[in-house]
Amino acid sequence: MTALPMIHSTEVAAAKAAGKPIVALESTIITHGMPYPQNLEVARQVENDIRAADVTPATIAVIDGTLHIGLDDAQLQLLAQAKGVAKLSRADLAACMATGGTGATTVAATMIAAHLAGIQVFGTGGIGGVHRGAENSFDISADLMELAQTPVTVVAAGAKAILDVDKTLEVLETQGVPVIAVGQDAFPAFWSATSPFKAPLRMDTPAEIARAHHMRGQLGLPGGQLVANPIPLDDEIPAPTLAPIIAQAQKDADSHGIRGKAVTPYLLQRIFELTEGRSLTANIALVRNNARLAAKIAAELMALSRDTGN
Ligand code: PSU
Ligand code: MN
Repeated sequence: MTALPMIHSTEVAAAKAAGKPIVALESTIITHGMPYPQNLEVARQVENDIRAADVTPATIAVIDGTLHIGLDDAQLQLLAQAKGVAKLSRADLAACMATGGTGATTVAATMIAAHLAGIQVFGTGGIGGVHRGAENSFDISADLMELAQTPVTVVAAGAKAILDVDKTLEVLETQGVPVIAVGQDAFPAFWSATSPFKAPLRMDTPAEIARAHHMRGQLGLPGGQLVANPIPLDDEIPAPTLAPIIAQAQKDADSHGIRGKAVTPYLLQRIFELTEGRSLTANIALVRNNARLAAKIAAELMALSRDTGN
């Protein structure tokens, strides 16, 4: 049997050897979620936010068939500027690697890679979910099923208002995924700090979230947790401002026949245009906020594993 083509960056390998906490980061947000050059600036900033908490960042991507756990600056630049990079979810990861391809990992694929590398905490912007009109399109992100089966705690700013938030919460409940709002009762809606929906669970400290993750492991439960961290109030775009913009973007997606993997990137780009860039400013603020919380959870989890010996 040939070895799995997976390599750790020097920084991540050193952190693993020293038993230091690590936070995984996805790369689809770089290639499909934000325009160049902001995507590169944010990728670097988010890594530095994690380092500032004395935690090691591991941005994950497939480059020329190899699964990279941690990227160096040249690799970040390559992804940020590349055109036509594949978007890899659970369904695409093995095929991309087997054919020597290059691709960015979504939440689902990043969770798979993080778990393989022994990383338990992952910070991102928003997860995929149940799209509006899913009763006709059947468009439900593989991210939700991944949360049900892979034991990684994902810190996100809730579900984007381009999704059907109510149905997304229902699927997460069906799949047995703990959905934890941080410091408030409402489930946050990405660019907006609150939504009309109450989150099933609420926790106020990184230590509680780490203990819940640890307890799931002790119970032998397979999946992860969704930590829904509201965007800082200063950076939010109120839901009423966004509602007509989202409706317009959705209408444009439908009239252009956008389907499958292209839907989320199309909507994000269209909303960026329609808000004249304001959606991106908010997106950057919430990703950094999530990275900082993920770093704290990873540090708590490491302390907990040390104390309990597992
Ligand atoms: N939400 C964002 N930015 C993103 C994504 C979601 O605000 O870049 C990406 C993530 O990688 C997520 C993926 O896992 O989109 C979901 O895509 P889909 O809906 O096709 O499963
Ligand atoms: Mn989809």
